[in-house]
Amino acid sequence: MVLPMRPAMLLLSFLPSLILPCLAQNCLSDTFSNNRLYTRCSSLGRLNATLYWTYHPSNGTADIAYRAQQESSGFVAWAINPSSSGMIGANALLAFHDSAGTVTAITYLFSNFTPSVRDSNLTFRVYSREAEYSNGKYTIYSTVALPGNRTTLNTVWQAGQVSGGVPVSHALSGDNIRSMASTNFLSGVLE
Ligand SMILES: *[C@@H]1O[C@H](CO)[C@@H](O)[C@H](O)[C@H]1NC(C)=O
Ligand SMILES: *[C@@H]1O[C@H](CO)[C@@H](O)[C@H](O)[C@H]1NC(C)=O
Ligand SMILES: *[C@@H]1O[C@H](CO)[C@@H](O)[C@H](O)[C@H]1NC(C)=O
Ligand SMILES: CC(=O)N[C@H]1CO[C@H](CO)[C@@H](O)[C@@H]1O
Repeated sequence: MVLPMRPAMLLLSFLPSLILPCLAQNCLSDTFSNNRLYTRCSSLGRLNATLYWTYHPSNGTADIAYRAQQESSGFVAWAINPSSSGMIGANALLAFHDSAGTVTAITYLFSNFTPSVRDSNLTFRVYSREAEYSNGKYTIYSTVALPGNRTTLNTVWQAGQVSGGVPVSHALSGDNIRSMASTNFLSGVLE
């Protein structure tokens, strides 16, 4: 039996696209140190994380803020994976308290599953990175050149444990293995 397409059904099929911008509006009222402002944001749905950004088409850069709930003894990370998806190939920004107790932001490219995380270069340019911890949340601020000038990129984010002042591990189940999505930096939609 073929059902005629009625207006009510049409409306339903458009609901997801109507809902997403509303969610985006909620996070747009969040505030940042130094009066930083971002034109787009998206709740990432897992690991209590939200991504905020402003994309600059004139030079292919994005100003990014990644904010996620985490214990002060742990780390958070947000990454672009230009070549694949998931952890291997992830070009990450990580925030944690170092051994001196200072909040630090480093970059690290994950090339295997037993990494020795340390500050090192990514495959694309990072113009700035900074992190802070307040109200039980880390926020990482960074300006990056989106690799290949692409505006849709695989992204992955994480939260886990720190030992000896460096990120060492994260849970291997639940949301920790589902925290990835393709991010469209133009539309703001996670796919
Ligand atoms: C990129 O362009 C924007 C807007 O034109 C500008 O504000 C920003 O400073 C530029 N970023 C870099 C890293 O050149
Ligand atoms: C991205 O495109 C902009 C604008 O066309 C250009 O200025 C910039 O050099 C490009 N960046 C890269 C990494 O190719
Ligand atoms: C990172 O890149 C910069 C400039 O491209 C270079 O001077 C520096 O030596 C690199 N650092 C590492 C750890 O590879
Ligand atoms: C404190 C807090 O809000 N934690 C939430 C983080 O996200 C998980 C999964 O969505 C929730 O179950 C927690 O309540």
